Amino acid sequence: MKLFSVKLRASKDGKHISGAERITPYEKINTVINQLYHRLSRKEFDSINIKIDILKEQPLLVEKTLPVVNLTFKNHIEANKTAVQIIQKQTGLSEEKIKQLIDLIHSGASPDGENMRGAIIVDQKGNRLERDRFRGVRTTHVDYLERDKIIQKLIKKGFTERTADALALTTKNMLCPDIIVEYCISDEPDYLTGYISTKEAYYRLTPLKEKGNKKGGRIYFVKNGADIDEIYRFLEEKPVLIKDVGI
Ligand code: PML
Repeated sequence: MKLFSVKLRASKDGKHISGAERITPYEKINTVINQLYHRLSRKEFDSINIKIDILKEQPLLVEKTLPVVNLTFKNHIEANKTAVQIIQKQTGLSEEKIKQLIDLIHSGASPDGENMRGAIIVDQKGNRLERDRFRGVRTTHVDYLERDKIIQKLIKKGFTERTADALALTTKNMLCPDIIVEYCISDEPDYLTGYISTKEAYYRLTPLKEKGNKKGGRIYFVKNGADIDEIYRFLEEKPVLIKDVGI
């Protein structure tokens, strides 16, 4: 079956506001565009770009997302201490270096002080590896095989559509052999739950950011000597479809 990637991106005054992607058969392109338009147009925009591309390779079919582990804290400072510990254990980086990178995400990691469009990539020596510090790397071409069913399942258990998207994206990231661990906070000022993913689990930390903070983003921690071209290729081009969620 021919499958298509459908991406919508909204911007205002030349700045990216939000975007979403689905992988869908030809017959559903129209429905998907309507659903995504409905979602993106809740925010004020002056431009929406629609991009439709046929998938050039067959998707990798994945049985389940990472298993979800919920952790709650009295505030974002305590949650971030746990985040630093998990990342430290996985990467061997110093606490100081990890805190510095996390602070950058909380204060706008792009060189212009805004959010980066994609993720920071950093190796175990603390070297930044992304090709462009405004853009970073963007994980795309990932979706659920039966998305509506998965959303229902997650919502019934108290999760959100954001959880669904983040869980799919990070499950793809953790399939990339060179990526060890990921840190993420939303750029939505009132969405305070963030996560750390390892190869074993999706740790969902609440609250991982301070209420009202518009800054957010992701850090991908990778092995020393990681093949950067292969990381970009896998994350931005390899289609992945996930069958079920690990909850
Ligand atoms: C969750 O609900 O499990 C965390 C989702 C993080 C969402 C990040 C984003 O807004 O992209």
